[in-house]
Amino acid sequence: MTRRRALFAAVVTVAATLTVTGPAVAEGALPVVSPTPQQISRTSADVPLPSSVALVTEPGTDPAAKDLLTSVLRDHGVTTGGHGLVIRLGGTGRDVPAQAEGYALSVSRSGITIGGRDGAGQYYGVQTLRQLLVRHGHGWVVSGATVRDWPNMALRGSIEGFYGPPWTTEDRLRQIAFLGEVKANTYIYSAKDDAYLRARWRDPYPADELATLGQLVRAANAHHVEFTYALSPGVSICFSSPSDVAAVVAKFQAVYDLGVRSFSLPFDDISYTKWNCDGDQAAFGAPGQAAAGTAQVSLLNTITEKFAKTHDGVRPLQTVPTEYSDLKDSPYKTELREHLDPSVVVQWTGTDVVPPSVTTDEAAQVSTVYGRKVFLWDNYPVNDYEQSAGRLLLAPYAQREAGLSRYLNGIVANPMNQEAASEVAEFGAADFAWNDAGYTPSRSWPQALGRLAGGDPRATAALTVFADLEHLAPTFGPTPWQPQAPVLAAKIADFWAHWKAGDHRALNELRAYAVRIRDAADVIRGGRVQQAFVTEAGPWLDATALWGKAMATRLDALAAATRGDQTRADQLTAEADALVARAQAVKTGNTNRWGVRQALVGDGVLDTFLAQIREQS
Ligand code: LOG
Repeated sequence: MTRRRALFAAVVTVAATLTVTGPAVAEGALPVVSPTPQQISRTSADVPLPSSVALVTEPGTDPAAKDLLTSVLRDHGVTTGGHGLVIRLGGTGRDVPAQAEGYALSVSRSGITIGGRDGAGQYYGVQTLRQLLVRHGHGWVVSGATVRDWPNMALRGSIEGFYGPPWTTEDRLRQIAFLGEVKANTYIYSAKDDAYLRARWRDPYPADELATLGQLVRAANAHHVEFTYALSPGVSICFSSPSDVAAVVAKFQAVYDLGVRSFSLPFDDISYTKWNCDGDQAAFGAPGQAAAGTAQVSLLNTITEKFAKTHDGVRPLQTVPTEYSDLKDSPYKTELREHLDPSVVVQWTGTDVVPPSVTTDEAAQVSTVYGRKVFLWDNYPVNDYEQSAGRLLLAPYAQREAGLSRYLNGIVANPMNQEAASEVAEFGAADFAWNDAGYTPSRSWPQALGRLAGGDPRATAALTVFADLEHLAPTFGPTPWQPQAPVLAAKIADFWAHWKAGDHRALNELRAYAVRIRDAADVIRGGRVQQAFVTEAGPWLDATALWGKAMATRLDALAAATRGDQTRADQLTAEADALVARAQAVKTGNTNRWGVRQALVGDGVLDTFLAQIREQS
């Protein structure tokens, strides 16, 4: 089966399941749990959630998991310390999977048991329990499920690795909580325009900056997220200088003291065919790719020996090589393959920097050239490059092949400057990294949108209409890897087919969709949608309302012309022209590297259609 056929088959399977069980949680059906668990089945009737439960813990119970469980229960009106239903939360027990971060969860009338392989496993067990709570009348029931679950990839999460305005502390705290929620364990702090990380990497942190970092590290620990500190000295480092090596160690030590236990030294986007000091020429020879590899390896190996291996609890050092986006062997990669300490984790972006797809073949090849499993730095949904100017990227995480967990030790998504909007794609990336074999965009994407909409069904529907208009996923080349507005484009194609065959009822159907576009912004703003998303998406929502109104008005003009009322048609055409002009004039804020641009909405589909209709009316 080709990959496209396989994807189609998967979509059909999901659709068939929905037809059988209905979209709501019917008898027997379990709610959708994300990331998709490895094993989940119904083993009991649903259990009513009483207003008080007996929470049984043990010395090995993870504090973060216990806090989460207590707050989930509190959010559902349940107190602990009672005598009702027994909920056990603790270390390994019966049926707990052997894999790191794994957990077993069982729900029955005799109680709920969550056992984790480790602290993270317990925490993830609680995250699953949260999704098994279903409204029932005025109260809640716990779905009668048994779950055994573990991640396929060890590293899952995001890398704040874009150019342009870095996230605020508030954004980062929201992101960290989000990552914990989707069972992702990694946040890499690597904002390109954070001076202390790159341009002025040697400078020590002032006290207030350190205090803020400390706050993030504590938040990360509370959500089982590894705060990974990435320092990029490549822009100016003198590799052979003991004082520069000491400056790297000093910077790492300062954040180690705050509780950071994971570190990276990225070398992306630097010139590697010239030295920054004469000493490097003497130490490593004439500048060139192989010499650059030798110099980087010397720093990475030194920091591994002198820092990572001498400090308690520090994880293997990570790096981003200067050649990060291709598959070809080279003198540079040979240096890394042959001399880099085997513990060092190497990142790779997939082909073309922003990969239109990532296949197991490519990952197998690249793990051969680097001599180890690689860690995917996935440049989606990042929107810091020219082809993404004026865009929010809200399409699902897609085109990553099942089976990648055999070659990758993890995936981090590089997000947009807009944190909350990035959670749509990141949700899918976390889902895929947890269970690549069980992942389908058609199942994951609606969950991501529903979560952003706070579970509000009307707002979820409006968000789905909006996200379709922000669906184009660009690459560095001219051809997008995900199409713009596929749902609207299909409706338009269907409309023309009927219209040209003389079936004019099609106009009303399409007009109804134009009204949904027109009203999406109001529904999103008035619903339970995450406030940060509403703020970030503001200009795009404003533009969407105007485009929707323009579309409805153009269709009204076509209807008037068709019934022979040309005066009315001309009037409506002029009104629609004015609306189109207003829609095109809506600008983004100055929130990205590309500055203020037109806030693009359904471009290439919606605007093209409105121009075609104008010619007919
Ligand atoms: C940068 C990254 C940037 C992205 C997209 C890597 C490893 N580095 O071409 O910071 O956000 O492209 O513009 C990059 O991807 N280099």
